[in-house]
Amino acid sequence: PTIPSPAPRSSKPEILAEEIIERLTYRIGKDAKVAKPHDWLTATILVIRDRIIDKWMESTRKVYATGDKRVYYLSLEFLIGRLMRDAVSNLGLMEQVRDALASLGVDVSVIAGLEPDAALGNGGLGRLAACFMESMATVDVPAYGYGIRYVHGLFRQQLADGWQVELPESWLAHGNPWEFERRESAYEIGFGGTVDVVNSPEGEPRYVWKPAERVIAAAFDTPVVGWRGKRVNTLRLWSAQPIDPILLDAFNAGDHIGALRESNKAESLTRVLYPADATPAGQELRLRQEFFFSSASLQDILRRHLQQYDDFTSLPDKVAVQLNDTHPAVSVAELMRLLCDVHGLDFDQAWDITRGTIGYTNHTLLPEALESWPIPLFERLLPRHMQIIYAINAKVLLEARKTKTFSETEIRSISLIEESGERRVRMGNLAFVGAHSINGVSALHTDLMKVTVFADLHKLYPDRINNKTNGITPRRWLQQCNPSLTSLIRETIGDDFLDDAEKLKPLDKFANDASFQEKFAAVKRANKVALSNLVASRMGIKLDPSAMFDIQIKRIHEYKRQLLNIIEAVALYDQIRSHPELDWVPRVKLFAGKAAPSYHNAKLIIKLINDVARTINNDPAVRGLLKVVFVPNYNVSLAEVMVPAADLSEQISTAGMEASGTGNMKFALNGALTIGTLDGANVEMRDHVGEDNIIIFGLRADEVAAARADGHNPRAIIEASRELSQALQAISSGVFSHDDRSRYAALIEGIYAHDWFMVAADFDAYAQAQRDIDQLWTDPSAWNKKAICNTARMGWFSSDRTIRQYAKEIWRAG
Ligand code: DL6
Repeated sequence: PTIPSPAPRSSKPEILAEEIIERLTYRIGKDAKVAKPHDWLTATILVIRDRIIDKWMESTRKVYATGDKRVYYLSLEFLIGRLMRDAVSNLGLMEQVRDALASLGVDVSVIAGLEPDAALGNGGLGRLAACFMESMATVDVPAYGYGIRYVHGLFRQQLADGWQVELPESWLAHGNPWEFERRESAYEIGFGGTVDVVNSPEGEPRYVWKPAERVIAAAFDTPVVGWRGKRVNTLRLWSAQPIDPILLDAFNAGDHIGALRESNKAESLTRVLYPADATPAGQELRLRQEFFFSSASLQDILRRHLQQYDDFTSLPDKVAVQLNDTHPAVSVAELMRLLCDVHGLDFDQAWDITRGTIGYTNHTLLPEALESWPIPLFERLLPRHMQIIYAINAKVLLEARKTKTFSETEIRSISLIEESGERRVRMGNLAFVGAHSINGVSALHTDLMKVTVFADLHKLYPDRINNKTNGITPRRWLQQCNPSLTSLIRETIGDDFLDDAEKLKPLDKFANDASFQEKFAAVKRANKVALSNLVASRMGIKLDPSAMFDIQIKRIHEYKRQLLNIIEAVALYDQIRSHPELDWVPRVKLFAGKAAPSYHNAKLIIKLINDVARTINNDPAVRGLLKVVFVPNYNVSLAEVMVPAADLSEQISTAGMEASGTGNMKFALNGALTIGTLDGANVEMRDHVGEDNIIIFGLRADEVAAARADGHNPRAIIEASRELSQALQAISSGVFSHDDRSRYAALIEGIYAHDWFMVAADFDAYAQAQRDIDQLWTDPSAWNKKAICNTARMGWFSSDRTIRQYAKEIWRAG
């Protein structure tokens, strides 16, 4: 029979309103008279979702019809935030939805604020994955994101007496109207057990893994709609379920708890996101999570491929698998296992297919963040994969030895197995050798990869490392979070930039235009008022929107140097008290970010910021000229309010340590000036916005490396800087912590003793740059000109550009 397609839906507000009432009544079972705001939210999302579905099916059908290559983005993290505004705005239905709801007496902004902020990620890497999903749909790349449907995303952060307290986050508490459970897409995932060797009919040994434990990976799909609704891709998140939901025999025998033990164990696999982003969690559960989602995704990919094409030789032509960091690196061994053991390919053929299919993105050079797993753990959990890894290693090392250009030390660094100390599997090396492309996320980071962590592998495979500088989606990070600036830009240069962020360039011509500067400044001020209202309502702190808003928001980490920022605030405080006669520029220093719960120093830095804030904010001698505020529970939604309100963006990591940064791009696009080091993507930002429009200070990456190698002497530097030594002395002696005067002694002693993060080394340059910025602030026209140039010149940092580069140069897709 010919099955008719559903009739196209009208998006007139009155039709939308009718449909919202229909969903409320028949899908949620609520009478409009008693519906709660959450019910309205769900009903509205269901109506929007239906408008996405037609496009979704069309996009899926098209790939089957054309045979286009599919891209699979494997990421343990997707920091997606709220989806409603994204979807509505990309479909071009903003006004219609607002009017429809208004006609029903519902305020769209109230219900939008109730949508949970899906935080299935820790920071930059997870947020990048979310921007990429939106850009892949926008630039028409057929793509699937694969990840884990954590029941509890990143923890909710509260402050108790200035200390971070972690509380569980339950984004699924009210259900998730965006997702579809796909019961037919479920796969068995094994752990542990033994490997049998049997002879194939041709006499070849065949390996059969007999796992001791098995769980089911069940798929939940969320549609991701691109700009102007062009294409809709799929984010497929896996949830772990038991094979037997309950052991009835045990239950009937009275063991009610034991009957559910297996079920609980299976479900716990995807219950919680690991709250670490720069230190491997190190727990067995983490490795289980990594294998679980890698295996489920690859089984799904191979099933789809086989259904459309009859064999696997075409896999590299039809499929690109991108590993987002090393978390899915076990995919290299799992793809080999599936191809060899399950589908009967020989090892060499499978190896060519695997390398032709997989690409790997590295997001950090921090040695502690490069994952490795103890061999005994790996062998116990994934015995067949361990064998495959040894076989790959033998092949790679033989290749290296054959060239006769590697010393034994170099061979050891190429090896997939760390042999010094505890033997471990190096996941970075596994991802590297199993991929045809290894990319860094900024030009500097890529260059450093070649001479540090992957120097020897790069020597063996010199064509594989390439750069793809990160980007951000301008839909969320300009149009949606800053509608007033978007309107102003549209009035001024037209709409072209909405489809191509590089078309923001013509705004440059208005940088000197006094009337445009005034309008630009008025938008900024309104955004600062909005942030001030948020701070007042959440924290009871009153901010002056005419002060400079100086903002540092990101994970709390020593290399990101929130400590440098707060020490400088202490020094400034001291100056303001000592020189009341001077004309100090009023500043509000805002911080937000979460610390990994096990990261002692990061949590101490949060406490220090809060201790300093309490003292400064309550000191009448400061006369409100300086305020310090730590806004709790940083997440995507909070960033969407803070980013448009910033005058100054703090991007002050120790040079050579921040792979790229993406917050830096969001701020500059929204017209903040950056104070930053020549680190990560700051380097390329300087090239794009021009060195007059960014404030660069401090040691460069090569100087940091040299200082570390030559024995840096922080004590001498501190003693030579009166401002710095006084600030450190004040913190260390308990001026800000009367209740526990030695609280910060060890933290500060670290700066005197080794200063690994170059806080002392960069302090004077940083403080001087801040005073230069004060000076600039006193000339609003000069300031606004620079701010406008930032917005005009940041279009290149759109993730559409990044994705086009991945598609052309790595995936050969789209
Ligand atoms: O590439 C996205 C993002 C970069 O912008 C940050 O500079 C980098 O720190 C971050 N890396 C991670 C992984 N950390 N670990 N492991 O989040 O990636």
